[in-house]
This record gives sequence, C-alpha cells and structure tokens, in this order.
Amino acid sequence: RYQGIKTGTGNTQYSGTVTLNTTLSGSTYQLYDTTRGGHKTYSLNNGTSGTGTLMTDSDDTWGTGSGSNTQTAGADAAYGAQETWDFYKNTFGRSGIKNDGVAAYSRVHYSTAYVNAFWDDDCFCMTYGDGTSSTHALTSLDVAGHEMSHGVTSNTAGLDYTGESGGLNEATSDIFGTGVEFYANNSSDVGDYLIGEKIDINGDGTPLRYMDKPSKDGGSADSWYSGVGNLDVHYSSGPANHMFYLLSEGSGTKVINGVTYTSTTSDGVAVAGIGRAAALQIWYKALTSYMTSSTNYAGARTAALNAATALYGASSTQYAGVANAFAGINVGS
Ligand code: ASN
Ligand code: ZN
Ligand code: CA
Repeated sequence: RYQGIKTGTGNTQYSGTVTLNTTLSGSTYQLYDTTRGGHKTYSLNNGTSGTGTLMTDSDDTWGTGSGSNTQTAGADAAYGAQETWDFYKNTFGRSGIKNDGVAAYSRVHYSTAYVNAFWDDDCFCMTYGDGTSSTHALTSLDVAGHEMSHGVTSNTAGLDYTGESGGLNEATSDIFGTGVEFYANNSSDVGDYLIGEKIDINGDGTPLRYMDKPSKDGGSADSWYSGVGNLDVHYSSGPANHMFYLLSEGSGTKVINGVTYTSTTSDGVAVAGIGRAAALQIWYKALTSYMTSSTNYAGARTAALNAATALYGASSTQYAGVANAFAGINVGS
C-alpha cells in the first residue's frame, strides 16, 4: 500500500543531518526516492551480488552519523544519489545518468571491509564498500558523484578506460564529483578541490587526490608528457584535474572554503581562472558533444575549445581561459 512521498531525516557520516525523500508503504518507510527517477538504496548485508534488501525503517530517521550504525551508509548513499541527480539536472539539464529520467540504484555494505566504491554499467547501479575497519564507508559525496559520473561518461563520450582516454575518464569523474560537492553546499561537507578527503582511505587523514597539484598524492602527473597514458588511469587523470583547477581558479595561491591551494603551470606562466561554473559547463559540453571513446589529451583540448566556442564564442575570455589552462599542463600553447 503506497502512501506517498515522505520527508525523512538522514544522519549521515560525512554530510551531517540531511533531508531524504522516502516512501511510506504500509507502516514502513523505504529508502526509495520517487521524486528523482525512482532511486532505491539497498543493503547487501556484506554480500557481493544481487540487491540484498531494500533499506527500511519504522520512524523515517536514517542512521546515527556513526559508521558503526548499519543505516548510516544508506543515508550517505541516498544523499549522494540525490545530490548527484540534482547537480546534473540543475546544472546541465541532464535528467539522470542516461538523461532518460530514470534513476540508478545504490547498494551499501558490499562485502566485508571493502575499501572501494564502483559504478557498474551492467546493473546500472552504484556499490559502496564499508572501508578500512568498516568505520569509513566509501560513501562521501565526492566519491558518490565521482562513481555515478562514470555512468554519465559511459553513456556519452564513452572514453575508453585505458591510456590517455582512461585518464580523461577518471578526471571527468573527479571534476563532476567535485561539482556535486560544491553544488550540495553542505556546511558539514564543504566544496573543495580534493577527492576523498573524508573517507580516510590513507589512514592518516589525507585526501586520495589533489586537483591543484595532483603529484601531491605521490603518483599522479601534474602535466602531460608523452607516455602519461602508461600510468594507471587514477594517475594519468592528474593533468586534466590540474587543468580544471587552473581553468576554474587560476594559478597561484588561493584559499577556498578554508582550504589553501597552490597551483603552478608547467611553463611557469600565470593563468587566470574563469570560475568553476563556466569550467563545468565547458567540460560537460566537451564530454557530451565533442569527445569520443579514443579522445586523448590533445583531443580533449580541441573538444574543450569547441565547447567554449559553442557556449561563449571564440573571442571570449572563457575560450582564452581553456587555451591557457591546457598550455599550463603542457598541451598546446
Ligand atoms: N573507485 C574506482 C574508480 O572509480 C573503482 C573502479 O571502478 N575503478 O575508479
Ligand atoms: Zn573512477
Ligand atoms: Ca572533495
């Protein structure tokens, strides 16, 4: 017996107390958001296949904020899915990962102490592990946005997950995952140009990746070089993440939401940023209109310049910003 859309409370681990749209069926609330394409959050209960069980609750208050409460990861995952949906809808007019108005679904508590999260095109679903010691599930907002953006890339440019295109695929997920985090404007999880700063994946509180200076992670490239495509895709993403930071914020030192960033160009020439909003529009248009499965760094530059021309004109500061940001990672001049 469906009794309509309800407004529940999520006590998340990473994003504080949030509002979640739920569904009341009989006397049981379901973590089922019919307002955003029909997104459901399941618990795999440490299993590794199927959908486990739809998360349900008697009072529509989900989780405690602690990773040891089994509902908490569900609250974070549901929040990540809703903010990712809203980000794409309200920023780009994209209605879901396939732009068909249909939601994916999410699964939490995958396996035991599994330290990853992943998107899967086959199930059209998102899956989250519980993380090291099962205390830090991989359900932070930027990780959720990152993983679901893999679905967007698959359904648009289809960037092959190898070589330079693989690095661009990964960077696209970092760029839009970061876009989701800024979009949510959550005071408990402020926007930043760091990836995975909340999940303590390194065990010492440091982020997984840094967009202002990707090499800070110990493996990523800051700029393009011939052979960058031989790196793991999570490291060959570095130059594109760096380009996006330069394009958004410019070079030099800058404090944003309390975090200090220092970004330099490969040739030492200072560049000005055009703002994150325009940078996001350009990358989205490049991804969805101009990139293909085999696009490399040179091709990404062309795609972004084409996008800037289409959106702002060839004589615009945004066009010049793209050319300068790519020059800043040693692509073009
Ligand atoms: N977390 C990893 C990623 O998004 C998982 C994977 O599928 N490679 O890149
Ligand atoms: Zn990824
Ligand atoms: Ca982040």
